[in-house]
Amino acid sequence: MVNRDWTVLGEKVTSWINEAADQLRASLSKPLEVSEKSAHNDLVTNMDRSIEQFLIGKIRADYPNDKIISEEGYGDGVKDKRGVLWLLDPIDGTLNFVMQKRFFAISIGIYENGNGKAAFIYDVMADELFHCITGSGAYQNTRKLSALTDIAIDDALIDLSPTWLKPNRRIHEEIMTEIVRRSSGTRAYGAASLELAYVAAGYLDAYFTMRLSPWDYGAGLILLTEVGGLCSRADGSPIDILTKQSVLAARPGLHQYMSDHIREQVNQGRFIKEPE
Ligand code: 2AM
Ligand code: CA
Repeated sequence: MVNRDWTVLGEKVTSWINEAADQLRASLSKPLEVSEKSAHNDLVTNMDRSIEQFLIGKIRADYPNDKIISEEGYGDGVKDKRGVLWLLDPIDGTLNFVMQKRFFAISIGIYENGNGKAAFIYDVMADELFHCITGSGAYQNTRKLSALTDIAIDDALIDLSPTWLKPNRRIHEEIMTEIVRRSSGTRAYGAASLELAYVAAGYLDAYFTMRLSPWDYGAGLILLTEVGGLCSRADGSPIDILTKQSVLAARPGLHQYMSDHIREQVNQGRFIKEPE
């Protein structure tokens, strides 16, 4: 066990996030340097890099023995879950940041020996911080979030990208059809950390994707767990916080329904394929 005052850490992280968010908001009135990473819609900007360096500088100064996994590569080459591990995304929803100038977040999840300890997801333009220290309740700014209860699929609002409903290499395009057809409706916001926070806050009933990285879901997983939501891979198997994988996050009973459905579809011969 690491002897740490998580409340003090929470205050520090909140102040770093506020400072980073000021820089992000100010950057929107200046020209952005945008470049492509793996694909034309996989973007990185000068701000992704500079905010990551800013936050990592703060973490290293105050918590020099902690380890960091972050999107733009200024973190550590982490191979195991021992000690305190930060999963950090300086801008989650970079495409939204570039194209919409809204609906992007700073996402920070902190684990100790693999157990979620604290989570911070800040919607920069909405000035909305979803946060928790594990065991002390989850909050949207100062409002305490309620424990999640079950809901029938017919009454559920499901978040998933149209990517998973057309031919793609991760999931047979018809696996999710029945879930979409039966649900009350679907949404897709393009910033995974906020989508997970919305499930935790009860604004969405489920979120599904075939491809997320540790920095995308690290904080959301902790927040959702704190309010009794469930988060797994598509087939219901547990998330390994060190790897890229599918994510199914939902209210408890709905999670069972959706993972059962996906497993049944797989048993009938339709494929799902985890990221390698
Ligand atoms: P990002 O903006 O930090 O890259 C978009 O649907 C969501 O999925 C965003 O949270 C985005 O995070 C993430 N995402 C987009 N492409 C991804 C990829 N190739 N692997 C993992 N996560 C990705
Ligand atoms: Ca990012």
